[in-house]
Amino acid sequence: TTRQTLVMGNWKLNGNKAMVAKLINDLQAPAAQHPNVAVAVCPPVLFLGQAQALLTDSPIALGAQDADLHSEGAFTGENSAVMYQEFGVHYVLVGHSERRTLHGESDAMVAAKFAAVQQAGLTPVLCIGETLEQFEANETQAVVERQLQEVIAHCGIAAFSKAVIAYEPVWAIGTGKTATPEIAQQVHAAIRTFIAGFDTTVAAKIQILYGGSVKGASAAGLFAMADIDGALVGGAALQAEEFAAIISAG
Ligand code: G2H
Repeated sequence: TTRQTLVMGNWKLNGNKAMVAKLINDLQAPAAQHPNVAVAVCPPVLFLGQAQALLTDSPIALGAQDADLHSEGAFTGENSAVMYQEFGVHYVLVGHSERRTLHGESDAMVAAKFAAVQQAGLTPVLCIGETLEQFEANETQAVVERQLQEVIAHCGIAAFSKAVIAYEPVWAIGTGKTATPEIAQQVHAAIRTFIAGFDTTVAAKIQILYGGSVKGASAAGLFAMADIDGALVGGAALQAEEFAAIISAG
């Protein structure tokens, strides 16, 4: 495969200035030692300025965990992709399951956010995935296709030539249950086939990350799969050694 492995840390609502400084410092060497692997971290927005300064001349890219669908205006508490431009942000997660569940984000909202991120010249990381109930009812493929379809309908398939997809089965998020490489591969292949139904070139090129309790020990098995192009890492991204082990597996 010609797709570069991408290892992205989603720090969620964790950290303080001291932790940001130490974690980024501890990740510089592992990232530099694996130039074949693209590495990114998504700290809480409050720390983007600090992280940007620490990442000057670093191969580690900066990401944000969410963005409003508007660029500016009377939207109290929100942050926009246009604002992220000034902080050297490259990636923006959209539609993480915690946003969908805890903040009521619909597929339509996620699609609008995806468009807003791209309009600002940043790369959206579209998070999709099924709940345990849907998994057990064999609805995984239908769910991820519906989630993709909404964005394709709103933004067009060409938009996926500058985007990343993260498949995160909700039942594997923060639970310690990782999908087996075989289960994950099956879904990743289905996602790529679905995209190929619209555009084969886009499908061949797009990075599809796996997310859900990825650890140093489970990363290599996942990355060995044909359609798994990296990982979106939560809990393990807060520990430099664990995150470095995932980078090494790439
Ligand atoms: C899934 C993942 C990162 P964790 O949410 O987005 O978190 O690795 O803790 O399951």
